[in-house]
Amino acid sequence: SDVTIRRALLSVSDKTGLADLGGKLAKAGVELVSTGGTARALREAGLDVLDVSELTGFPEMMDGRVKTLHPRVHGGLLAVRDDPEHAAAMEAHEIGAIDLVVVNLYPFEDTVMRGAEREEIIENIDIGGPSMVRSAAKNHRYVTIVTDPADYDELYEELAAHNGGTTEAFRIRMAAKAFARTAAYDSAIANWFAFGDAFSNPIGAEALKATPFAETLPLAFRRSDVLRYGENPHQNAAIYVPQAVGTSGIAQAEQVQGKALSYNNYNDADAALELAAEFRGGDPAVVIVKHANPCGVAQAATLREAWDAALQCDSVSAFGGIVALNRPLDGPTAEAICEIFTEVVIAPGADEAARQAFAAKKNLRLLLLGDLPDPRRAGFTMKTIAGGMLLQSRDAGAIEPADLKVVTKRKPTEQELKDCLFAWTVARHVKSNAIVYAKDGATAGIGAGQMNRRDSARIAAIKAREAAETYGWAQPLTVGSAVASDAFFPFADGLLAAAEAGATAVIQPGGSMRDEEVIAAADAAGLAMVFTGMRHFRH
Ligand code: 93A
Repeated sequence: SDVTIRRALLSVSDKTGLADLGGKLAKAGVELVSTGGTARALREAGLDVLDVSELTGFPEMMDGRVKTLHPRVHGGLLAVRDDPEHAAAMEAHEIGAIDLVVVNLYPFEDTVMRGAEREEIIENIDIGGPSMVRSAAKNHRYVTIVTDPADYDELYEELAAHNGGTTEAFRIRMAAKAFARTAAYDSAIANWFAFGDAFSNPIGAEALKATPFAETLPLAFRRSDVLRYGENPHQNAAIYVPQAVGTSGIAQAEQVQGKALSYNNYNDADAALELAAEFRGGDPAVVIVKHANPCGVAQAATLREAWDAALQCDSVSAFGGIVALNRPLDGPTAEAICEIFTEVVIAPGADEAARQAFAAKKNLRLLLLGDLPDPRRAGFTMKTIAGGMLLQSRDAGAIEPADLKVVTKRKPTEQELKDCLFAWTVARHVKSNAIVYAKDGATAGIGAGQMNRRDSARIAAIKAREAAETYGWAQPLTVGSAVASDAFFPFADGLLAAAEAGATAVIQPGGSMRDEEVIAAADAAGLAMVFTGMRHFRH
């Protein structure tokens, strides 16, 4: 049934629309009770307000930490009005009923997101606000709770239509919203306690290693967009970003042109961007990704040259691909990209000529993101399994050239070593089993996602031979290349397949039971081989 509003408690951090609200309530004869800052703002608007300290008989104390946490407030909110015992308690303790609560909370999420210091973040954990919200929402049979300035208009309509009262339907709807708000608020706080800035901050990496994962995972995510469909048209999908935790990656990129990104686009763009980020601060680099695997990667003196070199690795697969760059997109590169069908281009920026070249391609999406993310930043990757979820720290591990151990009689030449490191950088972004051939700063052949390593080595070589046919080269680019394997060769066969394709240098983690056999095969084939001691499975 309708409940007439006689007394309202207003306590808001976001003072949007407050004067208007106070004015309308006062005009309807509602008594206003308020906390410090809110009361001040209402008085400035010329309204009569009772300070909550007058109501409670206690001053607001401890820097405002204790202002509304008092039986005169919570009794007034929680009392079951037609229960005689409750009514007697109200009378005995001089507790007056509060019919409307308008509260919005200390801006905890915003404070975290703007990178405030720990102490300020802690101070922005609202205690009294959520308590009032929950008391009022629980007692929605009598009390109206409003937690969002966006709902003020609806409140006015409700009051106008119901003689200064609210309907039960409205109170229930607002109560549901109120509990959703306090749940999200507490989730954001729990997120921050569990992860802090570990999602994005490289400094968090060590702490992350040292800290066991939380036993209960709060992880609150906020939907940032609804996608047209999922991996397939009959699946629903949306994209979410973590709440009150800083992140940097594809989800933060700004789309400047083209139709909306699909689920698969996001997945592929993520893979492309993460690989392009490996070349952050390096020579111009181009990454072409198809179905979450790179199909061409190159680094050269100019972006345009890098594009040509990346494309020629596997121009068949590059059709309909996702392209990521480590430098702002320029006109010549944009024009070259336009020559083949491309779904998405991601870059740290784009100049005027590039934007003009793309303007005619209405469907081509251009995503810009300022700085590339730090490829070694801490963070998490999540994967759902039926009935549960797997969580791991992201693969931020890296090797320095000094970590490499030469295991063959022959040492790699300087160029071979360069190509080994380039191939290794790409291989960690290729689905396992990954075999990557590289020569002169460009991939020469990529074998991805096979169930055995030898097949990946062979498939990459076949693709390289096909590219040679396409371009009319005398021999495939794998001849004289370096080859990287994301995990050790369990047998010599994979290594021999690479040697057969013309690789002269090998980079791999080592650590197989048959390392000696593999090293002997490398020596017999005249290969130079280095061990990294670190593997990069990617499934
Ligand atoms: O510090 S609190 O957790 N303790 C309280 O007792 C309390 N009561 C209201 N925060 C409290 N509030 C919050 O103060 C409200 O949720 C609101 O966000 C804010 C309004 O303060 P002011 O009226 O002084 O601007």
